[in-house]
Amino acid sequence: MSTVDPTPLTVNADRLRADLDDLAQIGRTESGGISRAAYSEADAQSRTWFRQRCQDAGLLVRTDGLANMFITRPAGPGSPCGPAVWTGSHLDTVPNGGRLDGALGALAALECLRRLSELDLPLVRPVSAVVFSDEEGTYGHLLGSGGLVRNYRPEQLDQLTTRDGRSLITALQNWSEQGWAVGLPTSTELAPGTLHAFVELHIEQGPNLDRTGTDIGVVTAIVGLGGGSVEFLGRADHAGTTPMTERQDALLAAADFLTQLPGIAAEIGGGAVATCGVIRVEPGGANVVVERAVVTLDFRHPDLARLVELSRQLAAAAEATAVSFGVAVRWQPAEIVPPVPLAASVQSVIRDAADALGLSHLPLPSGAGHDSQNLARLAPTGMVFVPSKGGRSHSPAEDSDFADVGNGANVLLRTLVTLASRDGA
Ligand code: HGY
Ligand code: MN
Ligand code: MN
Repeated sequence: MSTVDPTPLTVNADRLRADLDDLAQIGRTESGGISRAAYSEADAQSRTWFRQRCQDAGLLVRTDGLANMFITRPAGPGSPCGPAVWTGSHLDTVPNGGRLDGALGALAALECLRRLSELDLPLVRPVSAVVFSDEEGTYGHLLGSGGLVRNYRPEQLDQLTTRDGRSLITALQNWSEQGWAVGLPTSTELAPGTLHAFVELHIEQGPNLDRTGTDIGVVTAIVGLGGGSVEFLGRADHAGTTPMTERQDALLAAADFLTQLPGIAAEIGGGAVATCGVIRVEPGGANVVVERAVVTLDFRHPDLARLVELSRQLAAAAEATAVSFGVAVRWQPAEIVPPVPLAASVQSVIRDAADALGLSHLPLPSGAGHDSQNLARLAPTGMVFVPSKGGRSHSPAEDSDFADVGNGANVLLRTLVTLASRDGA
């Protein structure tokens, strides 16, 4: 057994910071945000960059049919085998999003694998990294990690498109030709026994750690996610000659429906949220009464039964609104991603790691969705949060002090080492 490296069990913070700065240049927008939509050119550039960083570190990279990326350390004599400890996150972003959402967890995972190779500790389980495809739901909420939990059926993937109608299947075919998606997108499910545990490092994307001056968040549970689109269908008419009382204005119906979202969420209570972030209208002439208005919804709740009830009430409100405005309506819900509690055993390891580093910590639920909520259905899963300045995220204002980023990466590294050691949870 090699002598243990005298340096403390910490990451190379300068190397991590340089990686974060480099990656933040890919998909940069004029307003200083990041746009790396799933399966876009910017997403491909970020993966090419990331794969090169992995290969520079002597790591092996492979992808599956959804282009999820799996990063492993080459096995040598005496390398541990069997159920592995995974860590990772995503490289895709929301439009004009921040530089840390997803990127922090993906790059910290890479940094931890580099450090494990340098420290050469006597671990009993393999430690691997993963970058999930389309976490932000350009085509479908948590699409890549969902495919590891269960295979998608072809007809499910066939109907997934971007909000402007571009098909997922076409994108995957292009990515398969570029060598990014290897194998069928309908056979990505992980084999039983692949995983011992999963841990994801992420920014909180909310205000709790920042407001309380706490270093580390130990995530207790992740909110359930619902979504989909509501299509209001009216009649295109002349904006000047059609009397106001004789119109079937689809946008007016959609607008009235959207003003009901806060009341419905408040009615459900218990942390219910409902948002519309995308509206499409047709035919799109300023002097034409709108024929078709499609609103894309995002709604969440920490409790599954209440999330289902929230979905039901939103559908009922859409129906009633359509009737009152004399238009038709089509409710097209996305598959619900269930809320999940995170493993108490992994939470305990994260707390111990934070204590060992002298860092304050706080248990808290996640109002943001994460790939971890899919992985939690495969193995004991935990999340480490670091503070977001002002609680801001999904915007160019997303930011964290680098000291907090380094703390989070060090907690992640220690957590991985514990989980990959003999008595690791
Ligand atoms: O929307 C979310 O909560 C996550 O950032 N995908
Ligand atoms: Mn996000
Ligand atoms: Mn994220």
